[in-house]
Amino acid sequence: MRNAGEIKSFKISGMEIIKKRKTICPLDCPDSCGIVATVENGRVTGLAGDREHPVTNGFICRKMRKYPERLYGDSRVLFPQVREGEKGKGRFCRISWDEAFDLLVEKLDEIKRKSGAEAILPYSYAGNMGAVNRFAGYPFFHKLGTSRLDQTICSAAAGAGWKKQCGNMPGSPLEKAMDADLIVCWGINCRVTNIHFWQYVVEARKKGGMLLVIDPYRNSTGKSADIHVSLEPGGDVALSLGIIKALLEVNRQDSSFIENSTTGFEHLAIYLRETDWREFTDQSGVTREKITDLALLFADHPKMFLRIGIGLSRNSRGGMALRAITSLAAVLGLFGEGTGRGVLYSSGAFNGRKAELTRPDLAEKITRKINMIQLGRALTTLDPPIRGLFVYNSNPLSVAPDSAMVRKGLLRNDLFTVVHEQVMTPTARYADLLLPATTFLENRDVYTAYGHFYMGVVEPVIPPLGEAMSNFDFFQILARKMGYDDPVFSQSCDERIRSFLTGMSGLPEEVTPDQVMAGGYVHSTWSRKEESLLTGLDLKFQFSSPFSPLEPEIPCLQPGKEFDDVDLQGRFPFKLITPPHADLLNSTFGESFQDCSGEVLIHPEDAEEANIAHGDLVTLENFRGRTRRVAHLTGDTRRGLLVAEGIFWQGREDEGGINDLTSQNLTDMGGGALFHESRVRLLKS
Ligand SMILES: Nc1nc2c(c(=O)[nH]1)N[C@H]1C(S)=C(S)[C@@H](COP(=O)(O)OP(=O)(O)OC[C@H]3O[C@@H](n4cnc5c(=O)[nH]c(N)nc54)[C@H](O)[C@@H]3O)O[C@H]1N2
Ligand SMILES: Nc1nc2c(c(=O)[nH]1)N[C@H]1C(S)=C(S)[C@@H](COP(=O)(O)OP(=O)(O)OC[C@H]3O[C@@H](n4cnc5c(=O)[nH]c(N)nc54)[C@H](O)[C@@H]3O)O[C@H]1N2
Ligand code: SF4
Ligand SMILES: [Mo]
Repeated sequence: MRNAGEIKSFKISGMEIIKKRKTICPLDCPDSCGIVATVENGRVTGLAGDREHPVTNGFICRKMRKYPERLYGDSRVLFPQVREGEKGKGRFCRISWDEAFDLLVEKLDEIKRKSGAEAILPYSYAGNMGAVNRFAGYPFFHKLGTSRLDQTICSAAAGAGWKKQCGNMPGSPLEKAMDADLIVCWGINCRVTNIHFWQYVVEARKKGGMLLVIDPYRNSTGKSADIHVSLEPGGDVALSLGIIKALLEVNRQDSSFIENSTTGFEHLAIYLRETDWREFTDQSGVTREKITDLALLFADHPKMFLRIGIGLSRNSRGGMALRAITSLAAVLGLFGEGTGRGVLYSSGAFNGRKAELTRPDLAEKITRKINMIQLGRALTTLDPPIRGLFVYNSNPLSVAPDSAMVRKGLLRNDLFTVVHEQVMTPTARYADLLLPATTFLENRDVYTAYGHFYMGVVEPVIPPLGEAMSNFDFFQILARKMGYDDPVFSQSCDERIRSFLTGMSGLPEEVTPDQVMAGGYVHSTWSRKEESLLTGLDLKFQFSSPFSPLEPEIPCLQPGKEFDDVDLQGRFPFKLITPPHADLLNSTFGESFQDCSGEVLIHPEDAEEANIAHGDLVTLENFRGRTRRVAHLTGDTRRGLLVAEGIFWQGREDEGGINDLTSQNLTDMGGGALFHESRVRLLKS
């Protein structure tokens, strides 16, 4: 560890002062990069990767290299504002912070008095992954007694599936992949969403290793792979279990790992033996021959690194997909010891004292919980209704499913909407009270990572722009204005960070919270280089779990909720998935693409039948809504499968975005979203 604040400072031409300051990327990305910011005369002029960060290794993605444009761009919200005119028109009038706080306190008190505090819903997610600022509103909302938000939108299904089989096992460090003979990226487009994994793929390939990608379309990682296996979206349970079935047929399972480190394998083995091959091939869309080839390929490469993405979990069988794929990893013994072999879904590197950030103890009672995916329903049909919506760290009108219903809710005249934002997002346009938020460059915070094993605490690079306020400062002030005198609301940012770090799992014993707070990168003790992932844990991999009325005891085949709905199949012949775009981070950076609706990948034979040519503007629609995209004809997608990359911002008024097509239905486990399971039809616009 070394001090990571200001690293260089010098003058040129006698006048200009150039500083280099270290920070960490706050975005919801597994890479959590170490960043070096160049500050010239108090202005951030460049961001680059920190060479001293072992995973960042001196480079960052093109999105973040352009961040200064966002920081100083026209879309930035820099002052408190109140709505002028109709909701959703995006017209506001500037007010002072004092006036904003007065209005807020008055409105919150009024809603609480007339309807009870549960009529207020805080809505936040991961716009800022800094532990302090991400959870900054929690103590306040617990104290106020509002409804609670179930934060399920991203990894809830995958996390639940992993936990069911693996308990609290960490993932393997991604660096291990460089010694693998075979790297498998399954449901992850790592060249877009986990770009620092790629350097280890390159290393492994130099030594003769191979990359295999399993994905419904040939994404950018698939294009650079040695082998791309295309499957039906939602077909991962069938493919994973099919591979296990094939392994058992030729007796190529890792019997020693199964015997020593797992429980319940016999139940799964019997189920697989008794289930007909047809079911595996039909549901996966992969032939028996190919499944058997994959089984043999895996068995022949014991140095196999399995990178599991969240993509395969964003459908109605998403939790089961994690259960099945981790079972395959266990049958291959990938959780065991050895060079080059491993499994990474999420690192699980550090486990801080989250309750110190969220303070559930401040709540007088347990209040109702609202699944964030079902915001549309919550705003339009919930009884008793939501009267106050408080949005921060999120852009729900763009990212939550079934946007038309969210929009309908945001238009309600009896709803008071507060949005604390950095830029004028589609959601911000519907605010009654719009408040300016700082960016990570203006904040102090602590950042852990879910894709690697390093964390760090950083200083602000520049002071806040305009009248922007960090989430932490904002909620501390608001709480005191509401008359809350609990000590937590007078904590400094450092005190909050220290309480989170104290006793944190993963922090080496010899490292104190104060040392972490002085800067530098800390490496987690959970990083298992050569040892088994079970090392230090009193647990076994569970192929079969105790009976529960909610979930099957063993991983097993199930039909898809929307894809396999016979009625919908007739009316909406295409399957739609909506994975990330290289230039966006969910909807962040949308301000740079306001005139862009994005493309939809269509198989040329499907396009021909629909009389659609490359570059045509097309409409995608279903019973929830519609949106328009530009047709991109390519054999990279399967017949019958449309791929729409990126959550581009909706246009003005009631124009739909990609989430106008996705549903508020929930995954089989964890209450997650079905972003990659919508049925649609395709029309020339
Ligand atoms: N550039 C960029 N980077 C990002 C993001 C971004 O928006 N843009 N988002 C960030 C966030 S919040 C997250 S959670 C991660 C997510 O990143 P990932 O873990 O990569 O997950 P997804 O983005 O949902 O999808 C990844 C891949 O899964 C595929 N997929 C879809 N359905 C299925 C299926 O049923 N089976 C299989 N095998 N594959 C399927 C998609 O086609 C896609 O290629 O990325 C983060 N990084
Ligand atoms: N169709 C489809 N929809 C999806 C997905 C998909 O794959 N397909 N992916 C889903 C996934 S994985 C996720 S994680 C969610 C992400 O959903 P969100 O967490 O809402 O992600 P973003 O779209 O990045 O929006 C974050 C917003 O927070 C703001 N923000 C950033 N930092 C701060 C801060 O410090 N303070 C305040 N007040 N605001 C801040 C940003 O300006 C930005 O507008 O989207 C989901 N939606
Ligand atoms: S978005 Fe991801 S890759 Fe880009 S700088 Fe941030 S952490 Fe690194
Ligand atoms: Mo996510």
